[in-house]
Amino acid sequence: MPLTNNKQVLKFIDDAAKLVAPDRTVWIDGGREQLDALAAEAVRSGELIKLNGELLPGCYLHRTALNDVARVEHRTFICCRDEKDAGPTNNWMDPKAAYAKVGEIFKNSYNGRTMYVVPFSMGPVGSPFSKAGIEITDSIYVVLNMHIMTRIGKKVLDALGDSNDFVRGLHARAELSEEKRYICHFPEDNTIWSVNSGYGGNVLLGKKCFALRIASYQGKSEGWMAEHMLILGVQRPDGDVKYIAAAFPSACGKTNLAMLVPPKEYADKGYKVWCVGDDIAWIRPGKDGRLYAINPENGFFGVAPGTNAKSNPNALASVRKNTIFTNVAQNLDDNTVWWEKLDNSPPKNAIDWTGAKWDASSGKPGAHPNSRFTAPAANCPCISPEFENPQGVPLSAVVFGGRRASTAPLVYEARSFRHGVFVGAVMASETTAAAAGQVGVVRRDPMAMLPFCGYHMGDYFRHWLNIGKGLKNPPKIFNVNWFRTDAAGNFMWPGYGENLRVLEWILRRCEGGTTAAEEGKGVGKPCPAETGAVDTAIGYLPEDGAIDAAGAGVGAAQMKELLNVDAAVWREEAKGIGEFFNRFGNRLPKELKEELEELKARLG
Ligand code: OXD
Ligand code: MN
Repeated sequence: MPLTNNKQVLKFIDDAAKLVAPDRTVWIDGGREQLDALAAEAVRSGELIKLNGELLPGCYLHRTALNDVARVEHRTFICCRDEKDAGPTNNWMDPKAAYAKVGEIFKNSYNGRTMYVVPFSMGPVGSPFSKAGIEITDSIYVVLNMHIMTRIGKKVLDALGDSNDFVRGLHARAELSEEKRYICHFPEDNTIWSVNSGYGGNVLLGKKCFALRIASYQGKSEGWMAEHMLILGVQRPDGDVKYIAAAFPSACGKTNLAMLVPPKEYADKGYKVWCVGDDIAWIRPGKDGRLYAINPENGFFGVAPGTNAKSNPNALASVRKNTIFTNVAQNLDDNTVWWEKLDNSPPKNAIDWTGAKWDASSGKPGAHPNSRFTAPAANCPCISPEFENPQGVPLSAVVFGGRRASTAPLVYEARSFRHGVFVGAVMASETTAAAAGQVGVVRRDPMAMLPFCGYHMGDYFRHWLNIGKGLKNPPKIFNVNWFRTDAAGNFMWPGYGENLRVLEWILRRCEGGTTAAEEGKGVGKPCPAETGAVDTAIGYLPEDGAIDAAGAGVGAAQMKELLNVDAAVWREEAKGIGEFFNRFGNRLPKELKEELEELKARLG
């Protein structure tokens, strides 16, 4: 039975059913009974494995096809009418051609299968930030993951009423063929088509496809921003909480930072960090001229390997119940799960992510490097009390970051919002051994949005600048680099909880206003000396002793090294930035060209 009378919704379901020809249609109402019955059915069919009900209550394991373990950027398309609007960083297909080509693959692909209709909301139902979507899928794994990652069910349709403002998502596992795998976005039609994959990032359509690619396009026309950012709140000893949104490319510890545990001396003083989100932020200007952010998701789709009691105890606590694990190893002795770097005692009697008998001494990993957990946000011990706030949280700071062995100092502050947009636009990270290809190659990833921006990135930079112009109280913008190494290649900053020392400096800077140097530009008020920054060619850096590093075991000499800005290295960097900017042609805002020229002039 349809759960709504909304004519556009019914037409969308009808059209889809004609195309994929399912045996039957099931509307997902969001109730426990229906979800439990689906989980039981998936266990019977082998799609899910039920894990130890005492140690991991409500938890399941799923193994994807061996050829289907990650997002597929080379098969991800932005299908807008004018190729130029997709920009140089996206794959493009003409919408008509895409509907025809991918439609052929969808045709009758649900024969013998059930069509599940999942109404979902990105953001708390009823929040002015929130947007509705409907995902049609032939996979119970998708239904159950959507239940964890988003708010689903009838309440979403009730809130939608007869509005046409919903995203239409169609997914089919089809034959899981790599050659016929397409992840297509039609931003002008609020539509997403995903076929021949069962991997989360390609098929949980609320996440990257809607909440970033489609939403970034919606935000451009509606005056808000969809960003690949975590959101956290730092509670100071006086009880005041300040919020930071931060963008990092993958493999830079985003989920770990979002759930940071303060070092003991900070915790003893009364510091606490609250997680609002670990991956995506939807951001809007508020009436008071500040930016407000919500996390549109309702769960965490985190990378399992490397998650352990030191790197992220809060994530570990989050995956103890009602969690779906994908492509991790299964410990047959107690029917629990294991992944690399969880601890030093891999199970003796286990099955690896491929489903084969596994012995750690084989040297092969038990869990796929991109194996995941899908866990409800409510499980997280440090989930923010503001998590469900329909108005979002006010941002004091925006942080960009990457993995740079040299070049970028531990932290610096942009000279203005406009300079901050430049800092985000030139963000870069060095490739690691975890990914195929050369190690240590600098890859530019503006605002960590390169694979996720649903339109031309030159226009995206312009949108950032426009949003900034309208703000009376813009957040300050910073860049961090936790990954600087010494001559022997060792990390110089301990990272993890110690990163709070850097966040604390960032927040003090946000209290101090801007620097005297900026007064001439009419931005902000003079920066009191006690906030502790020095003016350098690349931005404001912490002055000696402004970051409490000794408690983290980092001496003055090492700190000096961590904060060193080498003008010769930065002159090279500026060349690379210039080449990168050339890709955007005349859609690159002139303000960013000017920022580059000003940087070069300051470097001498
Ligand atoms: C993710 C990603 O899964 O950025 O969050 O790839
Ligand atoms: Mn991400």
